[in-house]
This record gives sequence, C-alpha cells and structure tokens, in this order.
Amino acid sequence: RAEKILVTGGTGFIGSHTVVELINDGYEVVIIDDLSNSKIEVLDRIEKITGVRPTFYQLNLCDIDILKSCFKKEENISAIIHFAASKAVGESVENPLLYYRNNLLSLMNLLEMMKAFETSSMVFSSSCTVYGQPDQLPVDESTPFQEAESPYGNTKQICEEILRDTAKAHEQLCAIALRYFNPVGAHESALIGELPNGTPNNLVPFITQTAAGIRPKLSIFGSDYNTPDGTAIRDYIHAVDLAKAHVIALRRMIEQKNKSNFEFFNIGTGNGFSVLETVKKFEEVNGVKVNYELVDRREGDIEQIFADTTLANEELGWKAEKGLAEMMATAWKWQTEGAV
Ligand code: GDU
Repeated sequence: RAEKILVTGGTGFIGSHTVVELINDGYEVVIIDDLSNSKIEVLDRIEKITGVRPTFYQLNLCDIDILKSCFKKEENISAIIHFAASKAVGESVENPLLYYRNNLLSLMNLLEMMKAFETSSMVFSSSCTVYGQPDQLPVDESTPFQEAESPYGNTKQICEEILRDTAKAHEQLCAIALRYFNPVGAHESALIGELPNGTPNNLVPFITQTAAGIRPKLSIFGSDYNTPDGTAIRDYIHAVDLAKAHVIALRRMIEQKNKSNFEFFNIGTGNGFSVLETVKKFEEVNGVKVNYELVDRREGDIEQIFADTTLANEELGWKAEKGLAEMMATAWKWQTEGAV
C-alpha cells in the first residue's frame, strides 16, 4: 500500500511540482488548498502529467473543525508537506494580522491533527528570508536569524520556532523545514508553473510577462548596490529541483533517518546571480528582448543572498541539477505555452 501524503497548498507553484514528484515516486496524494492563489485546473494538469488525479479538498486550514473531518475521512495520512501560506511581502506589511492568522494558525492546526491522528512527519516550507541580510556569504544553517524584514518573514521565523518547540515536547512528531532560496522555472511539460494573481511581485514572472507583452516594462529595483553590476543578487532554484528536495526530506523521516526530530536545510544552488544577469540570461536563452529600466531600490529588499548547501548535499544527498539557463527556458515555455 502506498503511503498517503497530505499536501497543503498542493495546487500552488511549488506544491503542484511536488505533487507530481510524489505521484511519480508512487505516493498517494491528498491535496488541501483554498484556491486563494491557485486554480482548480491545476488538478487536470497534474493528471495529464502523471496519469493520476489526486484527492482534493477545498478548505481553509484555519478552520480546525473542517480540517478534523478531513483527517477523519482520509484516515492514515502518513505525512504532511505544508506549503499553504500567504507569501506576498508587501501585502504582509499592509495586513499583518492576515499573515499571522493564516500562516501561524494553519501550522498549529496541522500540528494538532498530527498529534490527534498519529501522523508523524511534516515537511515545512520555510524561506531564506529567515536570515535577513547575513553578514557573511554564502549563508549556512548555523547563521542566526536576524530581525525579520516583514510580517511575512516573521511568520516563517515563528513557524520554525513553533516546529522546534513542538518537536521538543512531542518526540513522536518530526519536522524538516526547507529554507528555499528563490524558486523559479517550471515543469518541462509547461503544464504547471508559477501563476501569480494580478501584477507579479517576483522577478521572473515579471520578466516573462514583460517579454510576452502583458507588461510594458520591467523595473529593476536598485542599481547602486554594492555588487559587481550594482543590482541585487539572489540564489535562483528550479521548482523541480526544489520539489525533489521535499520528496527526499519526506522519505528521510518516513525511513527514520533524520538525526533529530526537527531539522532544517538550505535549498538553493549555491550560486548568486544579479537581477541584470538574470534578465540577460533570459534574453539569451530564449532569443527575446525584455524592455527594462533601472529604478530606485524596493523597500525591504536585501542586497544579496546565496546559499551554502553543504548540509543538504551531505545529509539529504540532494543537489540542485538545473542551472539558470534551464530555469529561464522553462519559465518562458510555461508563459507562452502553458499558463492557464
Ligand atoms: N526585482 C526587480 N523587479 C521586479 C521584481 C523583483 O528588480 O519587478 C528584484 C528584486 O528587487 C530582488 C530580485 O529581483 O532584488 C528578486 O526579487 P523577488 O521578488 O523575485 O524575490 P525576493 O528575493 O524579494 O523574494 C524572496 C521570495 C519570497 C520571500 C522573499 C523574502 O521569493 O517568497 O521569501 O524572498 O524577502
């Protein structure tokens, strides 16, 4: 019998890519998503890629009674991969309570379910945002958290603390937090990808929409940073590589190979690219032009961050396989062929 995995946020960007990898690895998948930032058609796309349609519940994780009835109905959920969360940095500054409620309550409700229904493992979506602007680069997992730059970032820090404390108090529970750097790119089939609601906040969807003529111009935020070309540097990681890291982390806990019942890993490539380098790579790989202008810095942005991935490489046996060219090619293929 296949292990049954609950994927919250399973119709979202990273969630959908991970569902595909899970199904391909023989897991049974149950998705919970409130569709606040994704579309139901993603289920058709997952089915098209894998031949399997996952069980789907449209519900909000903050409602513990409905969540409980879902756990009762499903029985024997072995593990949870918890993606569902609000993730727009700017919106979190304007509406912090929404972010604290959604992101903290959903995690706490799931942990209650894990206790009540003997589900032992959780993979949690964390972010490199927990580090703020680190003093030393690349940043490794021993780097202490700095004060969060936004309520969104603060929820990721607090969620990790909730996991740490809960794992300490309940030794039957275990969790792995994956600290994502900047996830981009799309599945090679172009059937699933990143589908931002409204105007994109993130760089790569803005690049692809500008190249497609949906947006007139990309604004590059800041050209006076202390970096070789003056634009900010990030560690972009392909969504499929990131999805695979989740399956590996999950298996580590199911097979009880984890070294403690709360672990955390950086998930990036280890390579930093500037915004300008990223735009140039996109143009070069796809043979299209991106209309851009250099403008002022965006508030709350850090200058540069990229990962030391030694721990994930050695402990998880995971390494990013796809480079920036493939990220830019698949993002464009998704924009032009697949976006629902
Ligand atoms: N950028 C632009 N123009 C745009 C959008 C972005 O120049 O239109 C720049 C940003 O200023 C930044 C880089 O591109 O230098 C990457 O920006 P993104 O918004 O794509 O990503 P961030 O590094 O800001 O965001 C990442 C994660 C978020 C959250 C955030 C926390 O994608 O989910 O964790 O870190 O800061």
